[in-house]
Amino acid sequence: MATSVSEQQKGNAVHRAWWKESTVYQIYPASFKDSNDDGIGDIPEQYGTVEDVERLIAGCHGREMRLLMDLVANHTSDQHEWFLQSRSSKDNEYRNWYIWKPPRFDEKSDRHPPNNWASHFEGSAWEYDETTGEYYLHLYAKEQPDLNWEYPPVRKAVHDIIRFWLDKGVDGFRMDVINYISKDQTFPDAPVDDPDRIWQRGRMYYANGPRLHEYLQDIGKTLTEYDAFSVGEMPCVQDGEEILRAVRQDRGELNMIFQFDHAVIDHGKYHKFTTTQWTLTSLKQLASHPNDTPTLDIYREQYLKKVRDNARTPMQWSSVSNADFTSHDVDPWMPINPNYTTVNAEAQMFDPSSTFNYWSSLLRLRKRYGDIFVYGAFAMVDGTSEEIFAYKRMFDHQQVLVLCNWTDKAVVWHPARHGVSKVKDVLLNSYGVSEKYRIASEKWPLRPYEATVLLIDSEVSPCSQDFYWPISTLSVRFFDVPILNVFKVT
Ligand SMILES: [Ca+2]
Repeated sequence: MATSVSEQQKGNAVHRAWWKESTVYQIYPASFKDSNDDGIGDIPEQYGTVEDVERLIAGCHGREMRLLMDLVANHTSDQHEWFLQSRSSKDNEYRNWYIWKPPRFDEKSDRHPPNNWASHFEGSAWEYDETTGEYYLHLYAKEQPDLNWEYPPVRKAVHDIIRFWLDKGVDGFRMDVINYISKDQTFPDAPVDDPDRIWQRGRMYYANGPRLHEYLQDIGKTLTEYDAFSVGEMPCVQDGEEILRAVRQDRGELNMIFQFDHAVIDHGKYHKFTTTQWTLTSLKQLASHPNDTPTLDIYREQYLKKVRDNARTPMQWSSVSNADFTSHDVDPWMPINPNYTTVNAEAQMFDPSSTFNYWSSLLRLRKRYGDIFVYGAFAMVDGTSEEIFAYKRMFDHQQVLVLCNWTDKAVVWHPARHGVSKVKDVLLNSYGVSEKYRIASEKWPLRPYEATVLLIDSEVSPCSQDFYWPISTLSVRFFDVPILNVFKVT
């Protein structure tokens, strides 16, 4: 039997935080806006000087915005002073800052890397370095050697970097592949899951390594001291318990994580080049029980490439030449998508039915009803329907119903069968706000792909067949899926 919402909320005290109520806007600086006509966005590839960042922080704070920075702590550049020192000799004081191992030799005395791990990019994860006759580990490009987090000075150096930026006023970090920082120190060979390949996927030995949570708690202490936010990129971890350990409030590690499963759920046999058909109920299962997600991490690289290819072209501000990214006589550093004449920020702002304006209305709703949409519990409604995607969000005595017709046909929905008897207000509708739901009726006709958000009567007790989660368990990951789905059907 379903417990009442208030009982659940009592057992899961609401933890309010500025970052839960915020809206995140991510930019790619090189493509955002070029105002000095050098063809590249105003924080160039080198990311400017510390003074530039101080101006950026002050400029954001002056506009009641916050600034999050990218923190890459799993590896450094091979041009970094630490690595230049490290590779120079075996007894250099920075030698242990990276992961160096002697070669393996076969019976013919041929030299091989220390194990069979594949890099996420290409070939072996180990690169031989002539100077000292050893290999260093690079889970990504060979120009990105992995730091040795086992060595205390490395952890101290990363903590110092975090504190340096927090002292400058940065409000938090997006942490690059943060779940790879602890490796199994025996560096075993990975099981052979593709006999045609020399190099195998070794992520079970580093994607959620033995000391990961210890390291994250150390970072978390500093972040808590500054009330700073953290979102960790955490690919290749399917165990929901491990994800919970990384983000649960009482653990003091990270605030949120990114995963990639949802980005590839439409991939078919040939990855992103083909699609998979999902039934609506199987998608609901996915949203409800994310841990059942099939192991899809192998497509992560393709996903990243896909996103980068499409998202890093210069920002299209308006239909004037060069899309107003830079002056008309300047060569932008990267070609501008020729569709800028019709697809641009200005056109979006003036079109009331644009994606921009629809998102704005969703964000306004989220701010106005923050208790419900940020902190409220979640309940799937009509979970067995292949046509309707519906759920409630609940906080104290307030309830909201999000109702979406997932088909290209008109569909009739019966509110009373799902415990909905009275609509107090229509908060949003993808066809423009409609009053029809206020009419006491046994049947609601929904237009093709119609999505609506309704404030409903809270006296109705939840249906027993619907299931409930307190927000604290759901916020682990993926919680914006229903909102994305609302967006998707417009
Ligand atoms: Ca510039």
